[in-house]
Amino acid sequence: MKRLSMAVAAGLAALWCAGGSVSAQAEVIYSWENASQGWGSIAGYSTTTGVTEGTHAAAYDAPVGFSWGMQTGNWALDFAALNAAQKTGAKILLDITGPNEDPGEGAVSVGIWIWHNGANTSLGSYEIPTDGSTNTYEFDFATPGVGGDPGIDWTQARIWSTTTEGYDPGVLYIDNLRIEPIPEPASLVLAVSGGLLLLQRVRR
Ligand SMILES: [Ca+2]
Repeated sequence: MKRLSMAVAAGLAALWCAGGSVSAQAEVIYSWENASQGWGSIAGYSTTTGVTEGTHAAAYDAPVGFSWGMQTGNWALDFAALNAAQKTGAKILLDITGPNEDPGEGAVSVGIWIWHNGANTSLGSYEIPTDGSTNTYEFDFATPGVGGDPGIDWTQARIWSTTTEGYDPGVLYIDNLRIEPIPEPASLVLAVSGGLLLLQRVRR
């Protein structure tokens, strides 16, 4: 009985380890290492503010793009890679450093919109702190009209920022835009199979 328990424990440990090895590994798409990588609205680079990947973050200062004062910047994407990720339910993660002072025009919000199939869809938005802190924000592909669209035709994406009163919140810093995949079912099956094999060997 004791031996069996140990075997079960070893098997479970193997399963746990195997599961850990296939957990989502984010793929860095944009790190802005002193290069715009095709993005618009990049106002320079910092080696001290907002750096979370590599040695540089991008200073992002988008021009007014919509009549209500929304700040946008164009996003030149590898749409093929993004399409592939989108189909698995992957998420976009982005590190954003907000302004270091309250702009006095209400809360500051940041979001991502995409143009696709002739429509404009939000991937979500967040109110961000104005204490200069750096935080990670998650944008979900599974937004209605996006995740359910098997033939998504991305043409443009934008990071926008604005204050509650519709003004420019100033320069933000962005870094480490990455895609975090969800584990594929096939990988999970392999992991479980591996764990069960180890469990059998321990029990012999
Ligand atoms: Ca970087």
